[in-house]
Amino acid sequence: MAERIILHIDMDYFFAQIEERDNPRFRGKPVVVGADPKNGSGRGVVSTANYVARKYGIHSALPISKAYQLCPDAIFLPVNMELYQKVSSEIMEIIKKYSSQWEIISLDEAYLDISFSGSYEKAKEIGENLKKEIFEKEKLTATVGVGPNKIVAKIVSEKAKPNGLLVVTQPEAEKFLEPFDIDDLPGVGPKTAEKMRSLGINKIGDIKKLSKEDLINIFGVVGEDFYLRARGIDENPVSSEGVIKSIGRQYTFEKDTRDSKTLFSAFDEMILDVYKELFEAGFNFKTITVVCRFQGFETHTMAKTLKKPTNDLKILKTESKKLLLKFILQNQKLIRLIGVRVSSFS
Ligand code: TTP
Ligand code: MG
Repeated sequence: MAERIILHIDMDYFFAQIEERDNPRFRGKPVVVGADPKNGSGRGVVSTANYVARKYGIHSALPISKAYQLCPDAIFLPVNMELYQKVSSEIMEIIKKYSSQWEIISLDEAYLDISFSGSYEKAKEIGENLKKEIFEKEKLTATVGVGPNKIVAKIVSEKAKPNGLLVVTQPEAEKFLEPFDIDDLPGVGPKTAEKMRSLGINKIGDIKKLSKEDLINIFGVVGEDFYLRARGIDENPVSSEGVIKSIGRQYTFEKDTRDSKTLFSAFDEMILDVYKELFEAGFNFKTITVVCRFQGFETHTMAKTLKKPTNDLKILKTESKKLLLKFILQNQKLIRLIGVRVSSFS
């Protein structure tokens, strides 16, 4: 593959930054967006927190009760998804102008293939202009990472956060990656990370202690990806297809429960919401994933991949309920949260 230059852009503390922008009195104070903390007894999680709140140890996915413990005086705000989606689509319209090859990853994150720039200096200029235009139009800061591929560009932007811009070239990539935790390497999930740690692999650089054959023996086909990625090599293209990768909903119960009426009526509501969004997007899905969090935060997911893509509500209902039922039968613990997600769109 010819040498590429890839730009990764990620908005800084996205939901919280929008709230700060719209309420200047919040600036400089800890802001937490997420579930209602209910004076410490709230049961959902933190969506995100601004950098002031992060100094207290508050971060995405932390139980909101814990966030309240860490900083009871923080400004706690509910998730105003409609607003964030609107801002996101405005930002994506700006981003898409900078290259015909773009890939939207989430509400606040995208890749651009800017190989046409021809040099890292030009690429840096493009990144600066993009940041500037977003700030001028939306009054929001973003961080940009520029690298020879998606994996490197993403880790570069993580390093440059917040409101930063950093460039790492192909010859610099391998050394640059070495000190990062293995969790930072895309493709390494919690289970893989645990396995790697048990083998003494804690940093991305440690992966290089194992041969390609060892990695394949231990991790299967993805072992080869780990081998290459640890060396800063990744040939995944920036593809504008599959802009939305999944549609899902989850719900935390007021009280842990095993009451089937409570469980299934919440589940039915989520399925309908997912179906509505799927229908509006005009997608067919192939994979259904159900998540179940039990008392004590123990979380499991189960997925079913269909033989053929579909947008049939009946199939979605039947298959996802089968998965939920499996959870209920396999584990006797009380249930704290359930969720359903469809993916593998066509
Ligand atoms: P991120 O880009 O992961 O986080 P962020 O933009 O808040 O902060 P950073 O400066 O580190 O990029 O996620 C984007 C938004 O997605 C985030 O503002 C809120 C939402 N989100 C959740 O709701 N739950 C989560 O667990 C995560 C990680 C993000
Ligand atoms: Mg972000």
